[in-house]
Amino acid sequence: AFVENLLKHPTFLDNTYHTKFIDETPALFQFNRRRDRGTKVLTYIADITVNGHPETKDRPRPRADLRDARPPALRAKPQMGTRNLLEQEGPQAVADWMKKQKRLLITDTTMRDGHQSLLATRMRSHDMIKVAPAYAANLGGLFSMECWGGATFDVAYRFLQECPWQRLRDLRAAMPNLMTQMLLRASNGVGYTNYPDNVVQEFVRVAANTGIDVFRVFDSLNWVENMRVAMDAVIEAEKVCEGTICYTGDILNPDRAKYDLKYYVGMAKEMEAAGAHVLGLKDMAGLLKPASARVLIRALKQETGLPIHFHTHDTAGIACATILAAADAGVDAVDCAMDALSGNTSQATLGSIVEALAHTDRDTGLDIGAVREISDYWDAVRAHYAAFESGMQAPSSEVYLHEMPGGQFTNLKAQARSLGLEDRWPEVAQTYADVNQMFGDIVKVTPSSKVVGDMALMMVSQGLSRSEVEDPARDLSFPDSVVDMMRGNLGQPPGGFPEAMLKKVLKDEVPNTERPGKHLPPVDLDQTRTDLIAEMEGKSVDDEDLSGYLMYPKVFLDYMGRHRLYGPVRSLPTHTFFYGMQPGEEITAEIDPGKTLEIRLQAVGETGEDGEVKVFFELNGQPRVIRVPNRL
Ligand code: BTN
Ligand code: 3PY
Ligand code: ZN
Repeated sequence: AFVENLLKHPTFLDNTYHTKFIDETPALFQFNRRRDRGTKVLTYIADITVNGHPETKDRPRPRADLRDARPPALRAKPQMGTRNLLEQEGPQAVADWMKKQKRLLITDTTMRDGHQSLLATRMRSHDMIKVAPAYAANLGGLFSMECWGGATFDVAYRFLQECPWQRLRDLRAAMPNLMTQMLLRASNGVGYTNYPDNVVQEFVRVAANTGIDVFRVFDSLNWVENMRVAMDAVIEAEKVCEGTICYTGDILNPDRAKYDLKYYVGMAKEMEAAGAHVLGLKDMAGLLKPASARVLIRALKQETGLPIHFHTHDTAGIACATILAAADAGVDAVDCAMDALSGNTSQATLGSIVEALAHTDRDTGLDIGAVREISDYWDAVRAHYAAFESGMQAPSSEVYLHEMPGGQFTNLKAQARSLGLEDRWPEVAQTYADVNQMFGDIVKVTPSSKVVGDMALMMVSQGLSRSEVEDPARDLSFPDSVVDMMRGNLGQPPGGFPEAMLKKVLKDEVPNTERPGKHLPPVDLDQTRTDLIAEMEGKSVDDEDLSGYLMYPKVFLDYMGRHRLYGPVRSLPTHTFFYGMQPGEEITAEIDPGKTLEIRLQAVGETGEDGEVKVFFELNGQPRVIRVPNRL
């Protein structure tokens, strides 16, 4: 098609073409867009079959005989759930209803934090959407489904070649009775940096429109001042605003007095005053111990009128105990992951909590048989993601030393491995703790946790000790993320950053101690959309695309470029997506509701002199040959 386009082009026929002709004549490449979606998807499969997927290269492979996971049967029509209440009576009614429940309410985090913490966030929409109707029908008594936000947003575009908004739309449609929930990093949106206020507002507006019901809003330094823009936008959208405290330190340890009971109660009151419907308590590293949970939950219940939603991680193996203690102390809702994606750096085990509370006054009322069936489904799904398993074999009390969030722990280990520091992990853990103290003992959660991690890895790889870093006489260059944080671009921790550290990192530069968003000019949304349409050669740009682009310009454009080439690969089975196909294998892919591609791989040819491989398919019964470069 390229040669045909070229040969017919008037400039070519004129003999006036020059070397820039191809660069300056994008119309030559129009055939890309005109190719049908079937051909695009075949091109993707052919490429992966010949070259492998870059993300699974050199990683453990799933068992060869694995089948696509089958969701459980639907036991009943979806019963009325929390979503119906929100739709009919609004967010305050949801909060009031929560406080009246005797039972412990449960959020299922499998589709967000579960795989974010265990499988490097790599779970595909395909595997989530299939089981969503079973949640709606069989577990309609869940409080909410955490299924969006956090790291899932950029990973979808970046690594899974799918649109995160489409995921949300599909999940929302499949679970009409359950509230969907997202994790929002306040002014950092679903990114790693502070966005202009109107970008955050627009993101919340679009997310609410597309289908988010509960927004868990937190700030990575627990700075309430930096949470208001996002919280106000959620309230404005008439969705549930879960104003969230990040938990760090240890309230019962007098040596960690910076984050004591008084601190948390004070912040809870600020959340209440800021208009939160629900108080989130986010223990992202899993540091809250059972005895501390009892004290903390009781105090928060007494000192605020808000229902409390508790989130923790099982890194130390103690999350169930903490949840049971919190339940005793009157917590309203807690987060759990389905058994098959629970434990270790993920959440507490949902089925175990259901069982532990059965026949008590906090009985969850959830059907344990339904839980087991859905967990069996996740077990089968998890097997497809062997390439993304962290290898963590056991819980680890070391988390009380380093305080790394669940999502970061395995990630940082992998980073350390790639730097050749794997057997020096205990040093990395200790250094991470040292950096935290050097920075003044801060909350560590995305993005502040990444800053601490960057600094720790730099110190270990360069053999620098804390006292060497702190030595005013020694000139050092710091990671960009550290400089950025000290400049005030992530906001301010309680008490500010230590003076000596600021001086060391910024030298004579004066940091900004006001809210970062205060100084960021608003983005001209209309102009940005116009520019983006031009950049994508006239392709339409809806509000979702625009918000995706505003969060991650390059990631979004790269995704769109690949989408143009490969089409709707989100509809492929997970095994095909990561490993391509075997000769003789047949799969189906539903690219639109009711429009299904039946794909059979016939054979893979030899690599020709031009370096290309012919891959022979049958598409809906018709023979198709696709040529792809052999890049191996
Ligand atoms: C990435 O890791 O860059 C995103 C995943 C998609 C990459 C596609 S997969 C087929 C083709 N082969 C590659 O090496 N990259 C693209
Ligand atoms: C995220 O921000 O992605 C988190 O999970 C923080 O805990
Ligand atoms: Zn978490």
